[in-house]
Amino acid sequence: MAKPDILLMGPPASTNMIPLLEDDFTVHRYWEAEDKPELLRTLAPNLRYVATTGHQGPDANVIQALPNLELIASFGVGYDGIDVDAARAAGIRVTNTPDVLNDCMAEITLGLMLSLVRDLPQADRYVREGRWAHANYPMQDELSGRTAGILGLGRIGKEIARRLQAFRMQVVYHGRNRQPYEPYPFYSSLKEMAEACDWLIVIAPGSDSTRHLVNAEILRSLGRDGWLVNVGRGSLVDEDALVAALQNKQIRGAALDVFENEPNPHPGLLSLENVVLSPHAGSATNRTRDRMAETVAKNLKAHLRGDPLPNAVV
Ligand code: A2R
Repeated sequence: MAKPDILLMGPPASTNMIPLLEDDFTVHRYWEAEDKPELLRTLAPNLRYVATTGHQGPDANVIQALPNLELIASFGVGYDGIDVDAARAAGIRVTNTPDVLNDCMAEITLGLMLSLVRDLPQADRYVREGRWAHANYPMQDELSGRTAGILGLGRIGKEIARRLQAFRMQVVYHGRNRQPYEPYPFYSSLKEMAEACDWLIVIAPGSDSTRHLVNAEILRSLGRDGWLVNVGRGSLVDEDALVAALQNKQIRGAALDVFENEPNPHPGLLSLENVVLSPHAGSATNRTRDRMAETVAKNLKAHLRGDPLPNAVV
């Protein structure tokens, strides 16, 4: 029996994604099609499945062009690049891959913090360039004893908090809701949390309601001794305001894995010494990316069997 079709929106972020899909489906590569509307027209009568990542779509136009679509299985926990409202309106289910990336995301967060507070990228260059022989590298700060405020104490935020405690930091958090069973102090006001903490760690989803939550006012509240880390989505931070705050030393530094315009971060960031930049690589380890691909496949297989979807967001 012929395998059902699946439309893969963009290049997969894991080498085992396509082999896993090919177990059950005939895979069509949307991003490689020269005439994309024609591909959609050809597939439309039978196409029931789309595989994607959180930033590859499909948008409302693609969703409307596929009247028999049943499931959009996305790779990644954030799904802000998929038009979930259009999917919901059309009765299409959407799944993501939560939890399997929590450890990996927490590790890169601590890695970025240590890199920033101890100048590790700059210190590495200092040694390579032979400057150590002329003078010792300047003194650094440390994480111990400092307060970290987490914007978004969700699945990933909680794993970050666990590791921050191992580094002897105090943890506080902000979200829309207090979480009564969490031991950390809650701030209903992001501004008040920014005033109270040394580190502001952003790990909330990208959405209309979170866009530019971290703006000039929040950065001023974080203050001259404050550090910003963004491992959530670039859209949460007003990058113009961030560059201005970094240039004017209104905050001490920033470590960023995500940007408003990927893969082209604000040019102002590239010339600053008080930043550490990472190419949206938070979940980019072999183990985690394999587990994310397996989770995409698990959701598709559940749908094929008529079982409940393990990771439905719509
Ligand atoms: O607001 P709450 O209490 O529902 O807490 C959620 C928080 N959050 C927000 N905080 C402030 N203002 C908002 N408008 C807002 N919207 C959501 O973000 C919750 O604590 C956290 C999200 O946690 P989870 O849904 O468990 O997501 P997970 O797996 O930790 O991933 C977070 C994000 C993804 O959406 C990707 O953008 C990125 O990390 O990889």
